[in-house]
Amino acid sequence: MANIRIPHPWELPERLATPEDIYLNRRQVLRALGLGTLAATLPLPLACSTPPNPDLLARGLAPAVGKKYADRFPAKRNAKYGIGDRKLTPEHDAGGLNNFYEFTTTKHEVWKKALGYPVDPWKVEVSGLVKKPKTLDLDALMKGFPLEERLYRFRCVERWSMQVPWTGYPLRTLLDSLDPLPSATHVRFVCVNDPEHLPGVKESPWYPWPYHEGLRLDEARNDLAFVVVGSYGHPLPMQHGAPLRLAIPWKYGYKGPKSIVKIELMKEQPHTFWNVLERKEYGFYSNVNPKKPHPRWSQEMETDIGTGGRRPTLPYNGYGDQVAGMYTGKEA
Ligand SMILES: Nc1nc2c(c(=O)[nH]1)N[C@H]1C(S)=C(S)[C@@H](COP(=O)(O)O)O[C@H]1N2
Ligand SMILES: [Mo]
Repeated sequence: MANIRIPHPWELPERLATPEDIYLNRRQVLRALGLGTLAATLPLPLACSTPPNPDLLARGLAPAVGKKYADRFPAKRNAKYGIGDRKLTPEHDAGGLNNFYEFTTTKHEVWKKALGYPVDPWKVEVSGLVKKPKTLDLDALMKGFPLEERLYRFRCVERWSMQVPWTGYPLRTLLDSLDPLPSATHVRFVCVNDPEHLPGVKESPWYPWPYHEGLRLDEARNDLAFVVVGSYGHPLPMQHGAPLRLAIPWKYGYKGPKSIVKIELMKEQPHTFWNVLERKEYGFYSNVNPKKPHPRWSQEMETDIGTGGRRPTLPYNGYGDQVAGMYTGKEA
């Protein structure tokens, strides 16, 4: 990338990346949903409880796979994974403010640009250090493993957070079915690679497309690492990364790649999209850590996109008991 530094849209000056910023975005979301200015001027929790325009909302939140696989949902909730005293984020809030740069860098526009993106057929190529490279089709991804629902906390590096009911299966279950070779130490994920049809890729050709992420194999095999194929009791709408994405709840949101098309088992640490762009700002591990500020802003606090409330950020996003042991003695 030579020495040219292109700022990311999320690089707001400290004074802007506050609840007001999210509030402004929310006003635009509400307007897009046809709620007009009255709702937008109400205090956040009230605005949030106003019923949105059902037609637009239904389109924006409809499963990208259509009615297919509807019989597999809702899946039984696994009570082991709770969100403490936090409240679930209303579905239209989680589905109205997204990061999915392939469509657009404007968070509240993602759902509109993503509407109707075709996900059937879908293929995930499995390659690298596995006994037998193969390709998984939509049926294998949606029906190949028992589904469960988990409530997870979610923390974006930009300091917004939410609580979402994801449906899917442990990443470990999928990885084990691929027969990784003993030499594999890392896993790399590549996301939807279709520059012709993705407006965000055309608009921002300087990014290192396709979006790609990676985990150490033990992280990927941690109990919490989850392959997500549904949210709020139905298959994923496009803006959340249909037909499958990851939820890695103890890491910043960007460690959860959306609309995955390739899984590669490797014996070295893979490159990652944000790390390629800004090595110092987006490390490979990127575990949620309130004591480790982003070079340009503090990570101590976060804003809940459902309620607009602010709260302190927890180490490992509150999942330290299950994950901290993986990092003892390691610089992560
Ligand atoms: N393919 C892809 N995956 C992605 C992103 C992206 O731009 N493209 N953004 C990441 C970031 S920064 C966040 S915070 C989450 C957002 O997920 P959500 O929009 O479903 O809440 O997706 C992550 N995965
Ligand atoms: Mo993010």
